[in-house]
Amino acid sequence: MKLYLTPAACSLADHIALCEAKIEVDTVKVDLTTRRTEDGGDFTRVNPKGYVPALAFDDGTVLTENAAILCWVADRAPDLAPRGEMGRIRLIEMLSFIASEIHKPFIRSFFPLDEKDKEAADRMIATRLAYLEAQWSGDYLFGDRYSVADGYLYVMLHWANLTKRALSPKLTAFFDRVHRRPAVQQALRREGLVQ
Ligand SMILES: N[C@@H](CCC(=O)N[C@@H](CS)C(=O)NCC(=O)O)C(=O)O
Repeated sequence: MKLYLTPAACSLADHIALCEAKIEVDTVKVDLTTRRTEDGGDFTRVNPKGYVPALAFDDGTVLTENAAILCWVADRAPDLAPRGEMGRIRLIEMLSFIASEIHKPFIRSFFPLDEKDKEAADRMIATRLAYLEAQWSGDYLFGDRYSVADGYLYVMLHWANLTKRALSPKLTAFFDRVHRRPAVQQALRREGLVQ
């Protein structure tokens, strides 16, 4: 199995989840400007959408979209999902929220149409993070239990740090807590982001 990723991109969330689940995977780096893989291949032949992440199985099938890959991992490692009858649905709800309400505004803020567009995206990120913060208690998004959604939010906060956004003490504490997890360190090391 191969995970196509770009270091520090959203694919880091999938990489972290696979490390948390102890699912062995080879990683292939993708240059998003040329859409070439590190071994010179055409990435659009793997994922015609042209973006990371893509998880390629040994039988040739390919799974894309963070929410889908993270759900796939959580289905194989139920400890990485919230419990209960509604657990899986709550996980999908959270992954959808992060993907469309935080991740996408970040991309818009990185590549805005103009200054007003950037301001609007930044406002949206701040509002969505404030919402999350207000509704959650405990160490992780689903209380005391770490889930694949926490790794996704961690990547968003990593971007916030890289772009020097002020984070509240609660979000900073969450970031530090997730950052210390051995699987997170393992994924960061494998992407060359820490030593
Ligand atoms: N809808 C996709 C979006 C993935 C995405 O935004 N990937 C970015 C990196 S964080 C990318 O590869 N961008 C390059 C491009 O869109 O051309 C998902 O949630 O998986």
